[in-house]
Amino acid sequence: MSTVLVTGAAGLVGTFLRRRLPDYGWQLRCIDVASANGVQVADIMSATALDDVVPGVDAIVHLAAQPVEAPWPVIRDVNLEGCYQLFEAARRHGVERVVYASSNHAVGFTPNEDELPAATPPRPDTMYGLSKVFGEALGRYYADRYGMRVACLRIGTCAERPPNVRALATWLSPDDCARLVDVCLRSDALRYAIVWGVSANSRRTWSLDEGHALGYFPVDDAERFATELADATPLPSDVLVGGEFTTARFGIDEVAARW
Ligand code: 15L
Repeated sequence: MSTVLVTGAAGLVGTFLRRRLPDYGWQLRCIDVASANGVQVADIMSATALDDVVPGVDAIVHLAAQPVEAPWPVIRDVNLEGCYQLFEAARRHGVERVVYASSNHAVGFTPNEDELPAATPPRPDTMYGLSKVFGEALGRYYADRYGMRVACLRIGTCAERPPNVRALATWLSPDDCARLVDVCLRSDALRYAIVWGVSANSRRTWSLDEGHALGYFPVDDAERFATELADATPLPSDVLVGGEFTTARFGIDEVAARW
């Protein structure tokens, strides 16, 4: 059985995956800075800590990150330095495959359009989105220079259920999230890929072509939650991929003032 290291395993997406990936036959080694059942405490910013947990794993699912916008030092430390340390540890210990949790916010200022390709060029909407562009570029570098197989998942809204009207299009169900990570862990076709992390939503505008190429066929559709959100109105910012993150509230000064 192959062993997969999951970073950020105590977080929202990490918890979804911890509960599902073993059913696909993966043996998990889980780390996080926060403690949780079955999760070892380890900081991805520490090369020494990574040298303890990376040897012997066949692949890494890298989720650990500051997950929303924050002041630059926070983003820089966890999402840039941490991501670098993670890929470096993978290289040092001969790990051949990394599944990287990127985000739609890497391209947040892109207008939504039907069948928008996953590998649409970077247009980060926040420092957070910019850090995801960095992670995708790191992945490209390790794939090209060291032959690592790297999948970057531009995740939409991964949650038990869509929290707002935008998410009727951008939702990634926990089960589809596990399906997507599973195919990225086993696909022979994978060299380097950017894939949308999105379910089979009726209102989806993001293309599933890149996912299909790896064998990802989502089954959930956010539409079954639409009646619960019937009274909610779409926001003007929903015309852009990143939604609310593209608004003035997410400017550098505005975020610092709330921090
Ligand atoms: C993300 O990347 C965030 O981690 C999450 O909190 C949501 O904001 C999500 O994107 C989204 O766009 O809905």
